[in-house]
Amino acid sequence: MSELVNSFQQLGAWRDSLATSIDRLRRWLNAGQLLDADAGRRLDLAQDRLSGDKLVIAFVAEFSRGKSELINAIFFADYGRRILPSAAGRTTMCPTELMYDETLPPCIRALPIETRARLGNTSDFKRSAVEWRVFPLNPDSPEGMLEAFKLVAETVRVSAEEARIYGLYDPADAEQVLAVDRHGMLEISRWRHAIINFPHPLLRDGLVILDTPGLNAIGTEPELTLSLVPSAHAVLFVLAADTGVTRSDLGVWRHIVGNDARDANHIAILNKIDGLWDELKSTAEIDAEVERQVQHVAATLHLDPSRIFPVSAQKGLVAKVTHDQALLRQSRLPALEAALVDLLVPSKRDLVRQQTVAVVDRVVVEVRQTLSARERNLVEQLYELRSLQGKNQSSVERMLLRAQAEQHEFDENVRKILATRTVLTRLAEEAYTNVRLDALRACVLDTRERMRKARLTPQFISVTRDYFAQLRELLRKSSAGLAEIERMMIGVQRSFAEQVGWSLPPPMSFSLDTYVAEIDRLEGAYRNHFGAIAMLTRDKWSLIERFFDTVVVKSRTIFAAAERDAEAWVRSLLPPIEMQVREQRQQLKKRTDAVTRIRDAQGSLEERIGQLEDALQDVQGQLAELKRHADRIRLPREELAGRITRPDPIPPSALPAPAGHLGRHLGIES
Ligand SMILES: Nc1nc2c(ncn2[C@@H]2O[C@H](COP(=O)(O)OP(=O)(O)OP(=O)(O)O)[C@@H](O)[C@H]2O)c(=O)[nH]1
Ligand SMILES: [Mg+2]
Repeated sequence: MSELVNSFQQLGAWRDSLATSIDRLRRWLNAGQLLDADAGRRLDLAQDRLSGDKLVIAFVAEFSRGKSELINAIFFADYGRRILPSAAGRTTMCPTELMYDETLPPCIRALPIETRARLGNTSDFKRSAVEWRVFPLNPDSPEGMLEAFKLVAETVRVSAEEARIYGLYDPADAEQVLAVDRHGMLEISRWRHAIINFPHPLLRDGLVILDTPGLNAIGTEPELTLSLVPSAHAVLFVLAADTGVTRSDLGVWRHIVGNDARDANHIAILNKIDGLWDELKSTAEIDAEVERQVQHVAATLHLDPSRIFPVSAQKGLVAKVTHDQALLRQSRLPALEAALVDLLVPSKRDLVRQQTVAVVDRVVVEVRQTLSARERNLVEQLYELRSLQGKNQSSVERMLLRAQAEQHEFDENVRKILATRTVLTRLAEEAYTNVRLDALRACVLDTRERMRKARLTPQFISVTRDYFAQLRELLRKSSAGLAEIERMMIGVQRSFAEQVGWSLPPPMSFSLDTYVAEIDRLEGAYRNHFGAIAMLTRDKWSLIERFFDTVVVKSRTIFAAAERDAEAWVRSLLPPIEMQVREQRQQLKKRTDAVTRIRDAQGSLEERIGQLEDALQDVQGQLAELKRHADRIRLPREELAGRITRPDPIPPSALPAPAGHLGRHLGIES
């Protein structure tokens, strides 16, 4: 098994064990009635995110550079054959996603090309199952799979006019005109998009592979350019040693990276180096030739040579199928695979950890806070009751009065502090308005109107630039509102510290920055695409409109996610405090009740002390168990995946305050 396959499987196993540990924690918290509804929702969300977690690798290049062959060689050599069709000339005709969704049977779903004549992009159609043709797949039969996969290469001949309606033919483009035969027909893909769903172990572990046809699709399918490729975790740009870097290769490169080659998830592959192998040359000579080509590619793409991988996909595939280790080394495929692991696995794990472990840690901190408060209370009550041992009735009477007074005082303080709730609701509403779909809709309508006026003029570029600027401004305003809420919460906590003596963990920090970054990325992808358009024809214009529709759909998704996250954050602010208040109130009441019973001689002091000692032991047991759960989640299967770095421990500021302050507040005498 290659290192790549191995690492991906370890990543999958790590994720599974993380999910199992969270599940255990959750059940344990539920059983101990330690999970409030909001914390439960947060754990749910973390688990959903974990189980739906995907790792997407996109292969982009001009046609015939060997994308499909590379996918076969890197991921599917264990089938002992080529499973994705790979042949000279144009082969893959439609964007193809290989993945596994276990809720569906193994199948190929294909979206007919005719849908391009209608409104809506691929992600709209993804929501509507009826638009897709479904072809069953038998994963046990390599022959059957091979046959079924030929679908991605299917074409149809249509009239130039029909192709124009689909946005696949522009009469103003001299090259495209050449493709039309003397009957006015041309060949186009039969499908717009294909999703191959099959239970390959890597796909089952959450890998998604995106194979694309050449520039034709990258330039005409907005979904690919604006969404699928930019959101991939790794983008592999493939060149071939026999063609070098052609003008159309550069076109594809510009579409994916624009002018900014710094993006760390792009790598370039110089394929077909076997073409340079020559029995009449020494290995050193061949290596020097490969190196020369790598340097040339680096200079042309403005890319660091360390990010360029010379390989032979075809020989690599043959070597794996025939178990020829020498040929495999010569194909240099293992170096590329190792680079992919380095590029993908640690960053993916960090991301998952950031998103999941952070959520869980937070819940753990909150629960620990509650348990520690309970522990502290019990210790103090014990102390208080022990001090009564051997004292007379009037001491008991005095203690009761003090307990009642403190119960009352606590309620009074809490009532004052929590009166902020209404302010919180108002501030939150104000912050949400900017990320609500209404606000976005207003921007879209305004932009469409201005685009209509700027139709076929270069001004449309500034119109779209303004659109993105408006979205950023909305997010900024919303962020400012949320920052105000955060300040208010810090104030609430300060009041608790001053009046009740609690030191609560600071509110979880929250930011809309990731959404601003997504808007930036969307704008970048849009600009890469249209930045260089010099002449606007009617057909180009309809392409621009198609792309803008996709931009709108993407913006909507981004705003909906921003709103959802902001709401979830606001919702999470009060429950931990409220839980703590409830806890404290209960303890104070129990204390008054206990002293009352002792005064009325209904219960003995010794009996009550015994109960408190048992309760204290329970809480300490729970705290230890909580720590075990938290440790398991922070370091799951560490030993399995060698590269995992240790997560940061919880900062001391997030830990519960030491006992003592509360004791003073309760006025316990020694
Ligand atoms: N000599 C040599 N030929 C290769 C290599 N990799 C791919 N090829 C050949 O190049 C041709 C194109 O390969 P494909 O895998 O179909 O290329 P592609 O990039 O998927 O092309 P499209 O699907 O048309 O976009 C096929 O004939 C492959 O056999 C290689 O490493 N060496
Ligand atoms: Mg292909």
